[in-house]
Amino acid sequence: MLNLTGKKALITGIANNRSIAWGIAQQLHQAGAELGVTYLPDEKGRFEKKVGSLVEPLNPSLFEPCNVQDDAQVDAVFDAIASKWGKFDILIHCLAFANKDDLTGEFSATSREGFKTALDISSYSLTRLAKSAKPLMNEGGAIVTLTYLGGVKVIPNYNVMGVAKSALEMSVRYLAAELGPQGVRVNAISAGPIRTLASSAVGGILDMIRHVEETAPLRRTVTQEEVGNAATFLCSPLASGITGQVLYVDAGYEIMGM
Ligand code: NAD
Ligand code: 0WE
Repeated sequence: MLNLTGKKALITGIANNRSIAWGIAQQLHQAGAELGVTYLPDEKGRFEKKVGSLVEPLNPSLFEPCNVQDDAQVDAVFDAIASKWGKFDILIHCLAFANKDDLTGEFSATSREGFKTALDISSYSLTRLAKSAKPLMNEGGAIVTLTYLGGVKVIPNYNVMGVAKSALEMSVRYLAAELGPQGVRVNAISAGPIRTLASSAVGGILDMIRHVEETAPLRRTVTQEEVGNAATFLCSPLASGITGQVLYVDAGYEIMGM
């Protein structure tokens, strides 16, 4: 069992009990980390209530709204960290969004606005969070983001999200090079398809999951818990020599050519 006692971890991207971020939060908590959680605020406060009661058993010492498109909200999160924690150790970036229209049909039909939205929320947000996190992160700290094979290979309908994940993966390398000298590592986990709020809204996800179950070396998909374990490893001293990498947690699917 990994021991992250005394480490402070900020986790973004929990929407419900199927979220990959929830799998990561549970594993980090189990390893002894102290958690801070952000949620996407909505007008009716539904997410605040839902995510709030979900994470309650993990006793987060911070629970803050954060729409990553809003600089003021991002600043407020790190102001809260500075006053509550001073410094912290772990940042989990586990969010993405593209307009639904842009996740189907011809890629060339992607609008300028749709492209901007997908890249802003799904790629730029990592750099924006890293910018604020940088002065507050302890030596030995780690940043982990979530990516998908669609950022490297063409996956039908992933479309503009593939471009966004490609930009995200390259951002990991630039951030790793910049933060390395202060002892902060930056890595990505490329997860295989998992049924979550985001993926379930995508047409044909069940067929894709069946394809992975038939093709991947392990003949199955991966779980949120397995992704959580890999994230905990990447955030731990066991991964002290690893930065700038994309770790595939996909039951081996990525190695297959046929
Ligand atoms: P999810 O719907 O549970 O999580 C997506 C999160 O993004 C939600 O919590 C949502 O609130 C948040 N979000 C969206 N727009 C935001 C904004 N403007 N500001 C702040 N937060 C915002 O789905 P998930 O599948 O757990 O997705 C988490 C990450 O995992 C994403 O980066 C996704 O691309 C990646 N991923 C998912 C799969 C999969 O098959 N589910 C596979 C590989 C990678
Ligand atoms: O990154 C993702 C999901 C990203 C996503 C999903 C949605 C659905 C609802 C981003 N934005 C939205 N916007 C919405 O309105 N995954 C890796 C899961 C996923 O999404 C796909 C996939 C897989 C796998 C889309 C097309 C093809 C495969």
